[in-house]
Amino acid sequence: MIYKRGLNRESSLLLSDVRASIYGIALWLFFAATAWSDPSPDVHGWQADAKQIEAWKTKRRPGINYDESKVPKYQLPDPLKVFDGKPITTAAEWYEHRPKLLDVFRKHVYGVRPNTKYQVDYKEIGKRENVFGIGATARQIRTTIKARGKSHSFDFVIVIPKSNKPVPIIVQINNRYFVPIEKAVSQFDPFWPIEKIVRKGYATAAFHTSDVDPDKRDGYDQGIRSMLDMPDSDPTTRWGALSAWGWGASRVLDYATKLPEIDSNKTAVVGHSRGGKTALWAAAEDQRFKIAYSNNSGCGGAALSRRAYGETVKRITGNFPHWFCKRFNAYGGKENELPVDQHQLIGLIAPRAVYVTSADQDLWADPRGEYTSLVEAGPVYRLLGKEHIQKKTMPALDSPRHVGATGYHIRQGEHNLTEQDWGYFLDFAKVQFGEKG
Ligand code: GTR
Repeated sequence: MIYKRGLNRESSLLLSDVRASIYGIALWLFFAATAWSDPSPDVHGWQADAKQIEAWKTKRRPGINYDESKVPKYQLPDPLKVFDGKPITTAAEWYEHRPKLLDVFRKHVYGVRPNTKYQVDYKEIGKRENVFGIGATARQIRTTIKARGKSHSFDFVIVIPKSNKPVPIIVQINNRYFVPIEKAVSQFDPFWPIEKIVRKGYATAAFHTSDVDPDKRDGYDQGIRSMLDMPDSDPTTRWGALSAWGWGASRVLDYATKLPEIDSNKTAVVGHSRGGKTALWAAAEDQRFKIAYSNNSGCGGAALSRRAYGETVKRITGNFPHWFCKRFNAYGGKENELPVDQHQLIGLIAPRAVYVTSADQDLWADPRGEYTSLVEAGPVYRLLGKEHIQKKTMPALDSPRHVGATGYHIRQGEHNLTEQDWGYFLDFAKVQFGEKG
């Protein structure tokens, strides 16, 4: 009996063990299934799907690599090594290296900005008060640059919210068009959603890239580049249009930061595509920019050149030779010979904030290359005492990832700058600018 009872107890114990394991497995399966469908960034990273890759290969931009497996083997330059290979182990060593790194980017990628003396004059040519029904003020400013007996003008619009303390400013490098004051105060534009920005308590300004320097291959003589360049400058390292546009953003900043309404310690620069390349370079050249937002910037922007995925150095320098310095052309198909890669451009902005974006239908811009570059800039942030994104797995769609001074999102949709992107930008700004509420 006792034995039987013992057996019974044992078999019922066994039964409950089996039951427990079944429950356990069921629970595990349930969690695994939930995790699989969980869009949270930590479970699954984004990756291009086969259908998209096929569409890009066959219809959108054929003859280009969109296969992850065909990305050439590459080794990135170590962002914490000086050019002769010595490791950089302290912030002081980094700051000694930084100007040399900047110089290499100037001489091999974006070109050297001339240091010709110029005069600048800002003239208010339009003003609207109490806009958006919140007491904001909009102004259109004509910037006139004079040098070497010539002059060149470009306009920007600046909109400032009413506030009892100085407010941050977000400068947009608009690569598509100029938004004149009358449109700025009356028409909603998702590419530059002024009212949305101003209602958050930020000022914003924008100019059109081509007004500073024409966005065309033969535009050198018609913009700021030739006007400021010395005729005897080295033709292989002359500044390209991207650098000229970034220079324009700095002139807007000069004006804005002199206004008592603006907090000159809270400044951001935003650009999309060619403007997104420019935003990074603008912030590398001008350390007054505290956040650089680089939207869908691709090759020559956030994307790593060595991946040669989507648009390559060869394609970009062939189609847009005016964007970079001439010497950059030589690296087409020889990306491994570049003395730098784009993660080091982000490193030049550290410890200031950088926000990179991609769009899932924009394989041309290499979303993975854009993300990886931000991650690979990480060691510089760490050395300078800032937290940063480290995960190699990309976040899921529409799930912004913010860590310390770095931020990233990949939006569902096409190559574009949308109101949704701006929403994420403003969330990041709030954290970086230490705003409450
Ligand atoms: C594309 C170019 C990209 C990107 C884009 C844009 O044609 O290949 O590098 O900059 O233009 O600016 O919209």
